Amino acid sequence: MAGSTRYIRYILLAFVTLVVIFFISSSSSTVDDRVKSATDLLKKQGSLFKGHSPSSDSTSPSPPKPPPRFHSDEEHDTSGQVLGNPPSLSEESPPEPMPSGHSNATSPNPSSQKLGTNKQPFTHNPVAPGERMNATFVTLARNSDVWEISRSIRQVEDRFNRNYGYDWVFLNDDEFDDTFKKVTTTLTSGRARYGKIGEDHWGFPSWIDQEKAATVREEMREKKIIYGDSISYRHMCRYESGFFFRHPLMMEYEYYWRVEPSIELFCDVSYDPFKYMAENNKKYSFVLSLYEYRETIPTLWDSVKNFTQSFPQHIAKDNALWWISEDEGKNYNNCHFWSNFEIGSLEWLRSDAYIDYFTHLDKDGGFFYERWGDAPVHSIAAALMLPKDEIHFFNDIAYYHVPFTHCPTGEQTRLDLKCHCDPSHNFDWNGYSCLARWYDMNDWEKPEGWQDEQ
Ligand SMILES: Nc1nc2c(ncn2[C@@H]2O[C@H](COP(=O)(O)OP(=O)(O)O)[C@@H](O)[C@H]2O)c(=O)[nH]1
Ligand SMILES: [Mg+2]
Repeated sequence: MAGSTRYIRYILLAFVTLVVIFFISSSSSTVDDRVKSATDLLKKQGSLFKGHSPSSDSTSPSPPKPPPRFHSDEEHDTSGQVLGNPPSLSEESPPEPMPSGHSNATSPNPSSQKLGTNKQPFTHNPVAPGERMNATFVTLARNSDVWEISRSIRQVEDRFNRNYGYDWVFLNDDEFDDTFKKVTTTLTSGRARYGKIGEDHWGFPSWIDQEKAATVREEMREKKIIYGDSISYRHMCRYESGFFFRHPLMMEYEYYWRVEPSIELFCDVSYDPFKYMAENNKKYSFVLSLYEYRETIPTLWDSVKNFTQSFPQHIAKDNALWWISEDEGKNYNNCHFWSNFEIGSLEWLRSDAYIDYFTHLDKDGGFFYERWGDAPVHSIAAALMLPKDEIHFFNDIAYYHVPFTHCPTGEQTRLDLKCHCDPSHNFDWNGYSCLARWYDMNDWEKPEGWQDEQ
């Protein structure tokens, strides 16, 4: 009995195993069949492999094509002639026509036919009409700034210069390396030019007492004054105050636009600011203004007052003294234009008035015995030696340099210029900004909504 039960158990086990094997093999082929038929269905509807040849039954995507390459003679074009000549694609065959009955690989966006009159079709680098000024962008930078300045260049090019192709001069107290040159040449639409600063323009002048300067740096380090112990920062401030506009490369131009690493431009610049400066007889301009850190310039105003006594002929008649002094010139109120953004006249900076001013300040040694910044140095010069209407506030150039933002007040301006700045970050009407004082000096009405941004 026990033996026959064992046989029955064996037979049952074998039967169950067969059933399981049959079930597994039949169910997998069903799934496969279903996938195949769904694929066929979609293929027939033309919605899964749009653009693929109907004979292709491979489900694996074809390998991506290499990106189009630019002709090498335009890769590092420095002639400034790139605009208007879109780089041609090398040896790239035109797209093959689709077999009749099949749509293109991408279908046109139906709403593109319905764009309103305020929309322009996108074209790459359309050349802005009109003449160009004799002007350049200028950047002082170290090789290590390459990626941060690249971000700035990209913004300036996207928002303005790709349509204008102005030159870009890069200056450095060291040789620019290949990476810096390669990357920045590629990003700029106009000529990119590289200049090394001579030792006579970057370094301690002979009359500076090195020990005294070192003691000051140590004291400022202890007081935790920003850049207080830095030698290179002082050379930089002195260079920007008195020399960049005299570099041999810069001598070729009349106007400059200073660009620093890591800035942002938030709105389209829809006209040529250089041309605006030239046509409206503007010599200096700003987007942000604020109060200087007093401890970096304790004796700057004394030096300025001595200068005005020695050179009264350089003081302009309708100047902006009111903006920088609340007691008719006895004291400086520390208001200054933030000079990491500047569009200005190089010829003004090279004028006798400015050179006399800088030379006077430089002799007093405050670039090294204190930590005079190029912002108050430029600003005081502009406020005293230019009629105030030769200084321009570019409200429509929206700008950021850590930590401040200029975002134009007024929603319509921001929409018209396709701005992407957050108006709540606008520094203009903040208590530490000197813009309201600039408006008051000029008797200008403040823009609608300014109180909400205080
Ligand atoms: N070549 C060179 N450029 C410098 C040096 N120090 C600062 N710069 C440049 O001078 C400008 C101002 O310096 P930055 O560090 O931005 O100063 P901040 O904006 O006052 O914090 C920037 O364009 C820097 O790239 C330096 O030692 N050598
Ligand atoms: Mg900076």
